[in-house]
Amino acid sequence: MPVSDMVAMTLDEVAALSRAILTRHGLSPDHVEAVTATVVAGERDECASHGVYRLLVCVNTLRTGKVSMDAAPVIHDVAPALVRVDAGGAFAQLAFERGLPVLAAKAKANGIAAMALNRCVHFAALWPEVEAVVAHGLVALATTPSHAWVAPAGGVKPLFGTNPIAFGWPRPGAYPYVFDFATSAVARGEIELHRRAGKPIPEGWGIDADGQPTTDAAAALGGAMLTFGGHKGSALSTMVELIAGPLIGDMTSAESIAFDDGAGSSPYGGELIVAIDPAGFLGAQAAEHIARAEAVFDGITGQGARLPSQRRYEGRARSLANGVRVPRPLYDDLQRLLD
Ligand code: NDP
Ligand code: PYC
Repeated sequence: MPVSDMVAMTLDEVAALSRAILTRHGLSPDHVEAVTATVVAGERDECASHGVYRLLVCVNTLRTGKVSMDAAPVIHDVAPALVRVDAGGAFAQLAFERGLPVLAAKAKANGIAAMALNRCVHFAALWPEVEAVVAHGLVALATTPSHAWVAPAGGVKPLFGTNPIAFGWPRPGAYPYVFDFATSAVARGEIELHRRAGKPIPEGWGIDADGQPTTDAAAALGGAMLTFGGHKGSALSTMVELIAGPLIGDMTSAESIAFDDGAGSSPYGGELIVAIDPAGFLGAQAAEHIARAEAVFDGITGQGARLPSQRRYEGRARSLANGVRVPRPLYDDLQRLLD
């Protein structure tokens, strides 16, 4: 999009816009702050499908009445290494924020700990969460089902969610090693952005309602998305359904979309976050072994390949220095949410 079709904003302006929109639509102050933090982080890190665009998705969800505007998360200390946070039907961000210190303390006490977020509405990227866990010096894994939009490899009917998996590893003196990707070929938000821009999608992202390959974004959204890596992505997506669904007493993606019942809200269900303290296995030698892991990263970058999150960290540096640019049509749609 030409620069003239973009609106320049500072990150403070992005945060103020997010707060104004969410407040205008009835979200309570604690949730406004927690949601705004992830929306700003997404825009700052140049993750178009999970930045300010998500405010449209979020307001759509608020309008359906399928999300609590003000539920306070309730923390259940279920076992020495397990914590469960009941989000009470609200967005996941505040539940994560409130549970994180408990998870981190349990991981440090036990070497490994897990947190289940239950009954939460999820529309966000997972990397802000794994980065927050890694900031405690821990290794992190996070995953959540979504809505049944994705066909299993070899099938044609939506069954899985876009089911992201995110992983974080602490690095001395550097941003953490973080990857965060959908187990579908691409996040649904990316296909929605193609539809908004009237652009075709690459082959391999989706099939139409008749099960035929399509490059039409709307047809793929109305048909089924495809997993990445064929049967491998399909098996990983199945695992996400299991460990962040029934294993923590929460919904599968098929159950989430049935609960939505055509309202068009964001996915509803659970999320599993695992935190591992390197000192658990290694004690006083943890730093020495974590330093040794750097050779793996050097081996990747040393041959000209890039690390996941490198693009995002570079985007972060640009945005912190210069602010961000939002496509004019999206900016106008966001302004209309203030009417
Ligand atoms: P992408 O395919 O854009 O990227 C996924 C990951 O791969 C990122 O960590 C990215 O790093 C990295 N990566 C991309 N290209 C390369 C490369 N050439 N070399 C090395 N690493 C690379 O993401 P998706 O479309 O699959 O997902 C986007 C977001 O959507 C995720 O943040 C995910 O959490 C979110 N999502 C959330 C869902 C939910 O239910 N809450 C559901 C589905 C998705 P970089 O960012 O630096 O490019
Ligand atoms: O882009 O697939 C997606 C998505 C689902 C929930 C949040 N993001």
